[in-house]
Amino acid sequence: MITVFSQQHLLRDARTELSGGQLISPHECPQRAQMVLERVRAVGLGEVKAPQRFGLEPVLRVHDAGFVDFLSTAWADWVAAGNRGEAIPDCWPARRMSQHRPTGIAGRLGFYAMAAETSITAGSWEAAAAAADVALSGASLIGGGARAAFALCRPPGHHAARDLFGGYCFLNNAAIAAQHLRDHGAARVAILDVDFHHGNGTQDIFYDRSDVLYVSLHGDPSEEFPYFSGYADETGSGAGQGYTLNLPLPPGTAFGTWRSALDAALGRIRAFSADALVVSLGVDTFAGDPISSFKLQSADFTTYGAMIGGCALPTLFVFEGGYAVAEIGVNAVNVLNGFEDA
Ligand code: SS9
Ligand code: ZN
Repeated sequence: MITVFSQQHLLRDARTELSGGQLISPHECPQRAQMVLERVRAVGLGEVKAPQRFGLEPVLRVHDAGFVDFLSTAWADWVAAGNRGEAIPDCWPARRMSQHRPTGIAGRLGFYAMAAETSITAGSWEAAAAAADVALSGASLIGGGARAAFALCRPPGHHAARDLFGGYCFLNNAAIAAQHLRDHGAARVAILDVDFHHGNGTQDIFYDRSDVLYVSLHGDPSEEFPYFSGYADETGSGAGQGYTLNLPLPPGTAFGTWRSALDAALGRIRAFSADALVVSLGVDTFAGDPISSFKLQSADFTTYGAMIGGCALPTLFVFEGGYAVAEIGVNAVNVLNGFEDA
């Protein structure tokens, strides 16, 4: 399968992540994508291509224009306001507060943030825009008849909602790709999110729609990030009622339980009769992941890749999380190899 990859991801290289009351070196670091690329090449998965440029139009199909404008100017505005560190929000429109959008940069940061670990830095916007192009290029390969493609996106995207960034995400690469498939001939698109964390952003974007099914397996949000999204009783609204399926699993879940949940997820996807499948491929379900609590072993990734292949759908893999950097390439590429051998 073809891998789409952009060196522009290197522009996202924050120095700080707010974690445990400290500013640490971010888990979501450039080495992640380099390790996956290296493994793609080592196993000879297939050609590696640079993305085409799509501009902002397909991004604005799923994101709010004011939000995109904010992301593209936030760093310059933050520096112009005299701040010395990286841009971190410190005040939010919480319960019973005004939902007006402030004019100053500190207020706008809180207005558009869903979490505080994702510092905005010089180059973050350029990297995020390139990751969207990577996802769109992968989608157009699928739309053009390819059985599968791998969009090696960085930064990740599934926590980015219509008008929210956070959880290391700025633009929702998988949602942008799914909408692009819808706009170019696919009547129904299924999204399977296997990242350890619930993809609150993807769920938000398609929550009231029946043309894009969102199915996610993740750490129970009553214990795990993003805490305020991903409960089993979130099933969609309006026309989208029944088109969101959340399968939260307890911390410590091992592969036996996880694969049963994947079976249920794939059953729902088969019943939906999609024209294309987008997989939000996070490998932070790995036992050695530093911020997650599931117990998958590297060989399990191959097994579940084959299960996804059993759906026999044109499939776009969009890279999301995974923070055990030494094993990230093996785990991600195991899924793709398992899929291809199915
Ligand atoms: C670590 C908490 C990290 C954000 C996790 C985002 C994962 C994106 N102290 N919270 S896949
Ligand atoms: Zn994750």
